[in-house]
Amino acid sequence: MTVRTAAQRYLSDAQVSSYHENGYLVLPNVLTAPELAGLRAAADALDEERLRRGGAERTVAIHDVIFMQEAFMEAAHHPALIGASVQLIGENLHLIQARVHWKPIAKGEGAVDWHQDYPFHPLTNYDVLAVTFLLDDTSVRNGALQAIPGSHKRGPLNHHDTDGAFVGRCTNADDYAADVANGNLFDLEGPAGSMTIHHANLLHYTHPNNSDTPRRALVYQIAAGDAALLGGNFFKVWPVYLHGSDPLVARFEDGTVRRLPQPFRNLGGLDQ
Ligand SMILES: O=C(O)CCC(=O)C(=O)O
Repeated sequence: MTVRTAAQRYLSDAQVSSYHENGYLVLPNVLTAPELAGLRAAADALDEERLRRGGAERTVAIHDVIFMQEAFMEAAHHPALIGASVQLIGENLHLIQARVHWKPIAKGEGAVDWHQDYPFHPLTNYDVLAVTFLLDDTSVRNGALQAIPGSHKRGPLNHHDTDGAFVGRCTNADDYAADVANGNLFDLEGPAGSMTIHHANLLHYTHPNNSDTPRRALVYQIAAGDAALLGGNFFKVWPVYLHGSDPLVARFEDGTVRRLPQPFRNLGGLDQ
């Protein structure tokens, strides 16, 4: 799918530098009130499914939400998301995940262990980020994401156990223990309607919900068009380009570029 839009710059030069230095940005109040209301209603429409998946007790993520509710497809094309992503990873924006995370309103539940996103879907380069719209006021108390500033520069870390199985969390506590002990931490808090961005190699954790309010996050994982998948998670959104088009090349971190024969195609076999 090719989508050419005239992306407007959304970030200041200082914000772009801050992203490259720290690995994240928090942009308060990006959504208008009607946009936020539309997204909350779309999330509410999935609530039955969330509860069916055990969401009363634990954090639940529902994937491929752009195909379930039109508001989630529209938000994937939000000018703030497109403008900022083009500035950070280039013209060709490839959607690799679109999901809603719900923290349970269950005291102390819903924490997500320290991890990076990249090891879940390794690609040939690191121009990969997550753009998140906060659908509720988000603070440490109800489950905000906590990051280790600058940790994206460390490259992908080990998420495998001693048997070699991928376990979806950092298995070497030394990778984050000193930062936690020294307080090299930043909480991505913000009012509902804010947008956050984080690099796929940023080490992060999310707090449990210790409040009696929900905490919903709409997360779009976006890769540069020349970041080709090496393995791991693969979702129905894969053929969706948010901006630009598939350059049909794979660019590696060492600068090597290889031509690819044809795009991945979803022939309908990915329904869960
Ligand atoms: O709830 C969030 O903000 C994101 C959760 C998370 O850690 C992730 O999706 O990688």
